Amino acid sequence: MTDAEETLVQKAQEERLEAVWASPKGWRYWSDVNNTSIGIWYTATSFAFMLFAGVLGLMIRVQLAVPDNDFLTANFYNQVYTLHGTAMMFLFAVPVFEAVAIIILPQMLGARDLPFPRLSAFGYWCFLIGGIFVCGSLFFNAAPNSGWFMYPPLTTEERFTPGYGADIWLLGLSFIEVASIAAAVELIVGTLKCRPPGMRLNLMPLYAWYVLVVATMILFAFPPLIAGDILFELERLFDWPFFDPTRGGDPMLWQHLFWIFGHPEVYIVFLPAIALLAMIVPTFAQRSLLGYSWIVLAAVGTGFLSFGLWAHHMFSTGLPAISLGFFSAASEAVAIPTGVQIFVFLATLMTGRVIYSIPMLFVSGALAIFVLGGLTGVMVAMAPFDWQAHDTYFVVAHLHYVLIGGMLFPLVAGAYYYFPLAFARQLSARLGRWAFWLMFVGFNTAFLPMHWSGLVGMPRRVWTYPEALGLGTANMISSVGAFIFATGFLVVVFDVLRPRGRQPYAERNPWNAGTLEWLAEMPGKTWGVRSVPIITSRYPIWEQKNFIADYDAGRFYMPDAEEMKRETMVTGVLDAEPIQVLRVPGPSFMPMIAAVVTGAMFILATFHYWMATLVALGLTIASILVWLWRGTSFIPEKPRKDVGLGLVLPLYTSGPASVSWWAMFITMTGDATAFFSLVFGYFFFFTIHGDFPPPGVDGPGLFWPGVSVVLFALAWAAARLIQSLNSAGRLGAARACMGLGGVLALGAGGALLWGPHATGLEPTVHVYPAIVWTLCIWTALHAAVGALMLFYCLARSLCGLLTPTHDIDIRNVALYWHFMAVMALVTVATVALFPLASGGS
Ligand code: HEM
Ligand SMILES: [Cu+2]
Repeated sequence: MTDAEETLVQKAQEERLEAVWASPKGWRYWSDVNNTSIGIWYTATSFAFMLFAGVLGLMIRVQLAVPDNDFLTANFYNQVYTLHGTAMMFLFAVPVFEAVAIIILPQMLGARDLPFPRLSAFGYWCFLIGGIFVCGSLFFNAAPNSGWFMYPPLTTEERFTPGYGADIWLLGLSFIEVASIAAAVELIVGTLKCRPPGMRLNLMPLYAWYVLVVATMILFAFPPLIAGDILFELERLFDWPFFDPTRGGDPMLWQHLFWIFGHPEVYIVFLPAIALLAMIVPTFAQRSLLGYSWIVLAAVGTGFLSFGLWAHHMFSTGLPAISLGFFSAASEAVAIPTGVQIFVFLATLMTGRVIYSIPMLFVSGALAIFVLGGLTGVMVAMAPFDWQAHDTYFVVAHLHYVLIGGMLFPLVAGAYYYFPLAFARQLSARLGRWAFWLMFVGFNTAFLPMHWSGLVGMPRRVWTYPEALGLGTANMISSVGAFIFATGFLVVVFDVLRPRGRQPYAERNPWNAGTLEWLAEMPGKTWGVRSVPIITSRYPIWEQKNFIADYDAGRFYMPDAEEMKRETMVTGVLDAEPIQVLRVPGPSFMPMIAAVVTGAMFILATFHYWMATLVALGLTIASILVWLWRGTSFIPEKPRKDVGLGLVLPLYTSGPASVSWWAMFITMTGDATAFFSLVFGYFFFFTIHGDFPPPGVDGPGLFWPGVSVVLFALAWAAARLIQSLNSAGRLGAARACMGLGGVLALGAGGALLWGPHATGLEPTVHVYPAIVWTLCIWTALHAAVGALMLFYCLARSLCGLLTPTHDIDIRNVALYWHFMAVMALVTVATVALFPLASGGS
């Protein structure tokens, strides 16, 4: 080919890519699912919730500025601080991480999109609806008002907390947690399976490592909270006494479940921010980050350790001394990996030629503030000190130093750094300096005095204080500081939002960075990457010869969209060897519709409209089925395609090679975590009671649970058998197994429920029957889902969408049934066998 011909070919390729990946126009724009659109909506929405919560923070400070103030009533104050904490944590800190990752992760991995764009869209719409619902309650004076951790009995007793506030918190947030988990699944599979060829795990950008760690943490941290929410709602709605000591319950169980989530949550918030630093620091030091493996180990270590610290939030509840010692020591230990990460950054900066810039300014502010917060963290990790400081403003100071230093400042640094990638323009350096100094000075003015006021007696979560306490001045200083801080942040907001029609586009790779995302052209293209590059280094733009030129000319893989389909490459988990060309679905309103009906279900349940809730449930199931049916496991028109450079890849894979198998596996891991949290509840009650089951109460007996286990085993066997029958082309037998397996599954679930019913277990009388019922219902519901999946396969098979060589659905359903089988065994062993073994009746 001559040069002229090559240019022509390239132009044609670019036009096709452009047409395939274009966002829909007009009102249909909102049906877009591409990660670039969803990521930006998601980020903007979480910042909007942040601003809302920030205004609430300022209202708190106005109220507390002078003693005996009556700007807010006591009840409204309670709603304001509860919603402030809740929105900051659940609607900003966690979602914004996922949002930013949805924008930049695919770019960083040289992928055109994440593997399940519609799942991201679904997550986004759930988040938007749930967030508006929870925040909106404030305008009806009906917001939750018992603090962001909702301790019972304050929150379970109608006489303390009348109204729907607690239900709004529980159901609204459960709904949002589902969205967070959906995004986590997407991000894990994206990181593991959508890397460019050659990018082995140890060549991944550090950001991707952090995404992997944090998304995995979400997968293990959120389910215990969801389990807790379920128990909580069962108590509030149906009077099942999980947290009521007069009937064998224990409020401490909620505290455990909440903080098993809540402590890792702190690191779920903090690690992604560190991940941004790990991308920014090398760029402005103009050298690779020192100690790559150290930082990976430290990130994994922090993630792991953070699950063993939760009880340090419960030091003042009268835990046994041995627990105090253990959790105190473990809490101090987590300072080590955290310190490693900080030192790696400092060492990198010291050995590089540092370029001063706005992102670096915010990075240094972040490090300074975060280290101070870490130091007070080491203080409150000592139980005797915590007994003094607990529930005072010392803790408020500590947590804001950690959260604002460890997450907000890095995030703003990241915003300045990545703004050109999202909007092709630079933010103003002059405004940036103003913003930084206002925020830095304002922050310390606001929160430094709180250490002192807390230690001398300013209690947390109290709507006002008497003049005689002598804390008027300190509080006034804090309030003034808060407004200075807010002004600084508004400068950033202004710079982001101001019209910049005439401002020229930023140049490409404006910071001279080395990582893949900076290949993006300015303005960016919706196709993400021009061609999927081959990676041999951690900083390919710096270290790989001719990289940008080859990339631009489409000389790597998949430079074209010959069949006018959205495609991205799937590679191996460890070594990123090419496996498949994945066709990802395009724009659709289905995810939005599914989110609306799912949201309706949660919201209607909050207000006890049971019939309407059931209708919404039906619609939810229907919309998900339609979505799956029309949007997943397409059979391609040809088995393979040429992706360039002499490589031919299949268009269809199933089992562990496919992305959907991994998604199922990861989802089921989260699901199993929620289940084991409920089982934990059972054994928690067992350990605090001398006799559990209590005397005179029968368990579900052996007969019906036994029947159920047998039926479950048969259904599981059927699910296993289907795969081999189908592959062997014995479609009739396979279909019979699908139908039969589904029926057996329904029977198994029914038998499991019949046990406690037959022995007359009454869940409102005591916590024992309540938890037995909960485990049985949970497992039976899963059996129903398992049955639905088998019937779904049957329908697909009958319609010719599932064939001997195209069996993704079967493989995924079989995987589900493995988890199902373990769950059924554990449930029956716990509710039926364990009472015998432990000597009960
Ligand atoms: C404008 C900036 C902010 C101000 C002025 C502010 C102010 C406050 C104050 C005064 C309290 C204590 C309320 C009380 O105990 O009565 C508080 C609590 C809290 N704040 Fe902030 N805050 C700000 C930003 C943030 C950010 C960025 C986060 C997290 C990312 C955050 C998370 C929390 C949490 C979790 C609580 C505890 C709520 C509870 O006790 O249930 N805040 N904030
Ligand atoms: Cu903690």
